[in-house]
Amino acid sequence: MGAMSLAKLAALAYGTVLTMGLMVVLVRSPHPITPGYEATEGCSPDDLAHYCRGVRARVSSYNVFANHHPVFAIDGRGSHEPLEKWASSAGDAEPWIELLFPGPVDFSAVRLLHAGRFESAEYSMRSYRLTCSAGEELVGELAVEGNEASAPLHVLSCRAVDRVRIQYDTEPGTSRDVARLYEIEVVP
Ligand SMILES: [Ca+2]
Repeated sequence: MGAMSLAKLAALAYGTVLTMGLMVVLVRSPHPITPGYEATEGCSPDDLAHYCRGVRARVSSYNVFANHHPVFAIDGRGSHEPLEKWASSAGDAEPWIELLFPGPVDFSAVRLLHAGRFESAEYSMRSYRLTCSAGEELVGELAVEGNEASAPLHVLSCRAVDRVRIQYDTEPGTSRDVARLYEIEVVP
């Protein structure tokens, strides 16, 4: 066996190991979640969803390769920077994001900052369902159909809930084949 084919064999083995390692990582983390920070002083009183309140964001998936981590949806920044958004992974047919509050909260509305605000208008999701729950018990829900707004304020009144969830309907083969979200605010 010549030096050339040995190098090829080594490259092939290396690639196989990398691929298997990546598969293990993806399989072992089906529902990525943000860190649970200790609540701090000075958080905005107008947004109960900010991570500085100890809120965590859990998602069905995120685009690992482009670094569109869910923490960008609760960092309080409506940044123009395209990196700074949560985006579900391409293979996720039923993407969702869920906010986990450290304790029961009351709120009146949810404001979303879709990707259409800063990028193509076709990146704003049209169809999704907002729910609020106390543990596993569903407390309130709102079905959104035909949304065209890039930063809609959805009225949803919930009392003593510890989680909010957005379940998206993707539109395969279009710009809405993955969910893209710059920010979610929960309004008292
Ligand atoms: Ca953000």
